[in-house]
Amino acid sequence: MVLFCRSAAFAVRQAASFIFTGTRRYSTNAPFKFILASKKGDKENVGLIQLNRPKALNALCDLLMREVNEALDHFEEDSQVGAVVITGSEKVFAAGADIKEMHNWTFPACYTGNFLAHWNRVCSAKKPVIAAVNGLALGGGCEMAMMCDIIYAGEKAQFGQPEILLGTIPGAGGTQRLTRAVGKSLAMEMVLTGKRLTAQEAKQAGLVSGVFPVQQLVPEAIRCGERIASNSKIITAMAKEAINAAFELPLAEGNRLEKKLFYATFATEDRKEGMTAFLEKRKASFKDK
Ligand code: CO8
Repeated sequence: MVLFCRSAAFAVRQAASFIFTGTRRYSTNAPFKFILASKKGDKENVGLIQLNRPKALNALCDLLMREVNEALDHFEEDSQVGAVVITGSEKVFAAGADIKEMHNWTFPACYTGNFLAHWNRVCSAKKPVIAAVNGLALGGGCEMAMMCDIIYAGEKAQFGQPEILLGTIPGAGGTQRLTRAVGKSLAMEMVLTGKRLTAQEAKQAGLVSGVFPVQQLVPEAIRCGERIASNSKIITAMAKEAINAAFELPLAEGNRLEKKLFYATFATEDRKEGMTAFLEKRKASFKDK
């Protein structure tokens, strides 16, 4: 019965068109339970999703992940928004998948129920997503950060894949994305021992692109989002697609895709505007066309 109510409510929320005001959504007049979502930046062109389940250290339960997906869907549809920032609290980004929710799962239930299938929404976002990690990003929390396009860290952040200590292994890209980001030896050490990286170590290893004082982290991530959002959204999406292809394709194929996308920019008004503005010595005014 509880399940029915939950999924029925979710279906209603999915069907509605959302209006975000501050941190609430008003489609059902109900706030999210485990996240806060709002638009930030001088032009309100950056979506901010804050994981907000403090009692469980932002453990990623099913409902929290569905709410993140819902907020992402909304920001993807909002033509004003050009980038999204995902953050947690100053203490914790996310302490991993919810162990209490998982501990009675069985192999048949996971396998046939396609457990975690909807936890990859961040990866399919067309708009750039920036993870702003303060505090702990462990297990699924580290994996969620690595699904994002850019990771900024607060100076007290720690990144780890401690699943081995629970008798399991990472299940949402932790063995794959971490290895590509930091190399085999360090990824092995982290995954096989549960060793955590500090923010500075993560920066040195190439996992994060910037480290900031705790209080400045989210404003810096929003500023980065604003810089991205000030460019053409369609060209930004092409650039993101090309970079992501580097993780999937051999070099020659990746270069071919890049070239096709480069040519495709010449089918847009924004490419024309960008180059014309340069020649006319003025700031480009992109129309996302
Ligand atoms: N799941 C559920 N509850 C959690 C989790 C979690 N991952 N982490 C913390 N909590 C809860 C605790 O149970 C506790 O709740 P209660 O008060 O009801 O007992 C509360 O949060 C506070 O936790 P602690 O008392 O343990 O706080 P400490 O400050 O002493 O310790 C730690 C903080 C170090 C973060 C510690 O809580 C810890 O080790 N947590 C588990 C970290 C972990 O192992 N994470 C990996 C989980 S497995 C996983 O993520 C698999 C990923 C699969 C794919 C995910 C796709 C995105």
